[in-house]
Amino acid sequence: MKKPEERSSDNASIRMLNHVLECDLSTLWDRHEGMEPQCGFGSLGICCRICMMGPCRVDPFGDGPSEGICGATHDIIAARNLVRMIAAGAAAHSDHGRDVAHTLMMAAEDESCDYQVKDEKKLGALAAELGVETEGRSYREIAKDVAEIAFSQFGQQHGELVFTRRAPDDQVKRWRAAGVVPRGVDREIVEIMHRTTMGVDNDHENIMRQGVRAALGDGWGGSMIATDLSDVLFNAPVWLRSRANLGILKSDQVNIIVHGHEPNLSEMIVAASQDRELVELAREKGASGITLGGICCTANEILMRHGIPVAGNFLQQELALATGVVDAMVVDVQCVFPSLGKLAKCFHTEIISTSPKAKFPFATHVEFTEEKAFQTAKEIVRRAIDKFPQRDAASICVPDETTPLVAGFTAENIFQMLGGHYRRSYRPLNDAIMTGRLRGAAAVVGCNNPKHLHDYGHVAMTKELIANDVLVVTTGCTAVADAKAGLLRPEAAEEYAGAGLREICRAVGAPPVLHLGSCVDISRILVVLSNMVAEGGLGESIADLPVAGAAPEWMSEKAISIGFYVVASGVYTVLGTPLPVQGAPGLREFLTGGIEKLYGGKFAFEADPIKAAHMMIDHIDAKRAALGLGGPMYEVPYASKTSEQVVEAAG
Ligand code: NFS
Ligand code: SF4
Repeated sequence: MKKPEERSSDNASIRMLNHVLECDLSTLWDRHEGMEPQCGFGSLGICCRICMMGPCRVDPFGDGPSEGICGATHDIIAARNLVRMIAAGAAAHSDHGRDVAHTLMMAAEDESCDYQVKDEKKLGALAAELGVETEGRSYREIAKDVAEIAFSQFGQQHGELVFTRRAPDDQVKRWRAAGVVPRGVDREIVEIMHRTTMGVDNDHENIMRQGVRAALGDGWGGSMIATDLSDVLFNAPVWLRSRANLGILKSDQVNIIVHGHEPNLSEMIVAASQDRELVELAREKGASGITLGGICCTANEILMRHGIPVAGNFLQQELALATGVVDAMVVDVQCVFPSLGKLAKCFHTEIISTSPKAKFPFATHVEFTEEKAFQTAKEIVRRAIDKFPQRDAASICVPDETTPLVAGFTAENIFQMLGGHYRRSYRPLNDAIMTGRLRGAAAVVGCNNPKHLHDYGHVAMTKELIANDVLVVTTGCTAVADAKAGLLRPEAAEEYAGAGLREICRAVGAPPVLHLGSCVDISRILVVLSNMVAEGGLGESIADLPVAGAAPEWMSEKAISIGFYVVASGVYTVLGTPLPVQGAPGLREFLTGGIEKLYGGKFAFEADPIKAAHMMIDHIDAKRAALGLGGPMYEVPYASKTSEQVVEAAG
C-alpha cells in the first residue's frame, strides 16, 4: 500500500491520510490500488459495448482479433467511445447552464422569487450583445428576453449558436469550413448518440467532427450560458481575498460543506448560513457560529462571488468527512463520490442530497426546488445545526493548514488589473507579450486523479510556467490546488515568478496565477483569448496566440469535452493522462497531429508536469517566432530550442 506522501503532495491531505489509516477507514486511494491492474482494453479505448453481439475487444498488439464482430476497427471503436464521453461531458455542463437559465426566467417572471437579478450592468451588456431592446423597459422584461434566448440555444435545430459570434472571425471560418459550428446544444449531443449507435458513422475523423461540434456547443454554448447568466443572477465576481484547505473547518463551529456544481443551491446556502436566526440557533446548541466551506466547483462559485473559503478539491471530499467536524455535507450534482454516505456513517455527519437528478446511498434527500429555495436552504442549515451536539470528540482531527488567496478574475476585470485604472483595455496585456516581458499565457485546469500524486501535477506545472514568465490562468480543482500551495497570493510573484512576470505583478498587485472560477468558467478563458485577438498585434485567430492549455490530473468526461472545445478553438493542450485512444493508432495520430490543420489546436499527452510545461513553452515560443516576436525580455530558466529560433526570427 502506498504511503500518504505517495498519495498526496498536500500537507493537510497527508495529515488526514495518516488519520484515516489510524482509524482504519478506506478512501478512494485504497480502492484505486485494489483495482490494479486496471483493464488494458478500457484504458486503450478498444473495448466496445455498443451492441449485444459484443461486447468486443480488439487486440492492441496484432495477435488477437483486429476487428469487432461487426468489423469495427480499433479507430472506429475508440472514436465512438471517445465522442460518447464528450456527449456526457457536454451534457453535464449544459444541463447546469439550462438550470441557471431556468432560474433567470423565474427571477424575471416572479417578483417574490428568492432569486433576483443582482448584476444589472452585466444584464445590460448581455442584452446589447444579444440584440434585446432595453430602451424604456424594466430589467425584468429584459431579463425575460435574455433568458428566452438562452433557452433557445439548447433546442435550436439550425443556424449557429449565438455566442460563437464572440470568437475571432478567423476561428469561425475554420469551424464553418469543417462544418462544426454548433446548431443547438442538445442537438449536437443527440447526434453523437445517433452516429455512434451500431452501424452508423464508421469513419473516425468524421465521428470526431461531431465530437468537436458538441464540445463547441458546450464551451461556446452551455458553459458560456452558465457563466454569463450566473453573473447576471449572482453578480460578476470581483477580486477578493479568502483562504483554502481543510483548516478552514472550525472545531467550535457548525461546519457545513457544499459540494457539487450548481450555484442555484450554494448561493442560497450561503444566505441561509448567515441568517441571524440560524446563527443564534447554532449558538444555543453550543457552537460559536456557522462555517461554510466548499468542495469542487461549487466551492469556486461561492469563493468567486462571496469569498467563502474553500475546504478542498476533488480528492479531498472523503478526507473532509474524516475530520469528524463536518455536520452536514450538502451535495447537488457532478463529481460527488457515491462512497460518501457509507463513510459518513462512521461519523455524526449527515450527507444531504438535494437534486432530483442525483441521489446517493445512505444520504438524506432534501429536495431543493428553485421555487422554495431559501426555505429549503434554511431547513438544510437547521439540520446541520441539529447535528452539531452529536459530534464524537474522540474522532476529531482537523489539520491546521489554510492558505490565503486572491480570486475573482473574469474576462471583464482581468484587463483592468493588467491595464491599471487608466488603461482599461487588453492593450497592456498584449504589449507585455509583444515585448517579451510576458513570454505568453497558459491555462492550467482540471480535476484530480489518483493515477497522479494528488495536486503535484497542478502545482509543479504552474510553478514551472510562472518561473518562465508565462502568466497562468486557472479554474476548477487546479485552482484549488494552486491556492493551497500559495500560488494565488500576490507574494507568490516574488517567490516563484520570473523577472518579467514579477514586474507586472508588482506593478498591479496581482498574483502570478489568476483564478477564473469553476470549470464552466473556462468559457471566460475563451472570451479572454478572443479579446486578446481583437486587441490586435498577436495574429488573426486564437491559434496564432502564444498560449497553451493543460489538464495535468484530469479524470472527468467533462474534461474531455473541455479539451475538445479548447483544441477546436485553436489551443495546444497537454493532458496528464492520455485520452483513451492509445490503442487506436489512426485516431491518436489525428488528435495529436492532423486535427491542428482543421482548427489550429491539437492534443499532446505527457504525465510529467515539468516536461509538459516545457512542451507548452516550446509551443509558446514557436508561436512567438511565427508572429516575428523576440524571445523573453529577461533570462529564464528554461530556454526552449525554439527560443534560439525566436531570437533569430527577431534578428
Ligand atoms: Ni471540473 Fe468541477 Fe474538479 Fe474535475 Fe470535478 S469539480 S467541473 S470535473 S473534479 S475540475
Ligand atoms: Fe462488437 Fe461492433 Fe457490437 Fe461494438 S458494435 S459490440 S464492435 S459488434
